[in-house]
Amino acid sequence: MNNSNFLKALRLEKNTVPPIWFMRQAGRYLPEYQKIRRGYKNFLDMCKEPRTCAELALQPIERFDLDASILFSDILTIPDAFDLGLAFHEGEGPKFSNPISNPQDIAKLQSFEMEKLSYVYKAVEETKRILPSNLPLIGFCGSPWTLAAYSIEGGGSKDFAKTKQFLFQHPKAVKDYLEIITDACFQYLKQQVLCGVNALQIFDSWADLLSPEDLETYSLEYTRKLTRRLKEDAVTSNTPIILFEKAPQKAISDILFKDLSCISLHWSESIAKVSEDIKGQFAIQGNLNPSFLLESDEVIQVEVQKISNVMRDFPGFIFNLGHGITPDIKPEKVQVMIDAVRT
Ligand code: 1CP
Repeated sequence: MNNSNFLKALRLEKNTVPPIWFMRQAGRYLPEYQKIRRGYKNFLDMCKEPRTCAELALQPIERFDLDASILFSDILTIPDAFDLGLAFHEGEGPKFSNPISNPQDIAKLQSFEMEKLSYVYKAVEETKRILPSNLPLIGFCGSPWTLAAYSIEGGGSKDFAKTKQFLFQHPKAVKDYLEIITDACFQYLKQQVLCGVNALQIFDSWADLLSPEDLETYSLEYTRKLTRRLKEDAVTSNTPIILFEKAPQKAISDILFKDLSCISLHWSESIAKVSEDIKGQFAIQGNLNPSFLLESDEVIQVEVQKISNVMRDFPGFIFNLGHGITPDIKPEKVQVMIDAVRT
């Protein structure tokens, strides 16, 4: 396992061919996923079936022979465990029936009961059981900030206007909530490691909502607290941590800190610039724009080549997309991308 190209890259060791996995590799673009998905009305019910989760995590591995697997679950399981009432209705994104609407909602939150998410830990165990034994499994959570944004907004949104207003009106309550979420994320990730995950990824998918100062105050401060606790805990101290920051209003080199092993680079970043800035200190994962996978094979090959040229001698490079794959992408295009990386 430790000799896997993926874990080697996270230790900044060079690989002749970069390891490949991609964000949202299990999901709606795969017909074999759709087939299983049709059996569930609410996506969350599917996440509560450990065997199904394991099977879904395995699908892209079997189809594409990828170098890492990611737990099949969602970042919104934690807010759901605080009884915010998560559901994924037919053809819609996530919706909370009981979102955080005022500071009192935060003051009266029950403490986090880790066992409420036992279906996730079981999914980790089940996935480890059926994955090839040398294939690393990535566990994950949302960043405290991203989870707070969904909890306040009550679901996905283009501009998160409600969240921005709430933050302006109740900064102290938001910070209280972030503390609670940070603690929950720590317990949650620790349990995933105990059940067998080999690396962790934190998704700060709504980093781009924040100004540089607010990014520090509401997002990075809590992500750092979370990773510090992971590094201080005997169970999790050796588990490498990857951070995904979606288009932050701050340079990546000013965001990274020593408890991280790797940055998952959004497609809007210049991989040439970032790789120069952080070479020898952190691994890089990314950052092909998933939209290129809607283009011709030639375009895909050219874009992969551009990244490969820049990253050829970079110690610790993992090929990935610069954000999640979208449902409109054809699996054959993914194969074109993978072949281009490997040849
Ligand atoms: O209807 C369906 O079939 C559900 C689609 C779906 C899937 C396949 C959702 C709903 N979540 C997932 C799985 C998922 N989500 C995984 C595991 C699969 C894999 O990666 O192979 C992971 C790691 C996530 C993480 C996740 N969920 C993120 C962070 C990554 C990112 O894209 O920035 C976020 C923001 C979510 C929230 C979420 N869950 C689902 C949707 C449609 C969304 C986005 C909602 C929005 O803001 O619009």
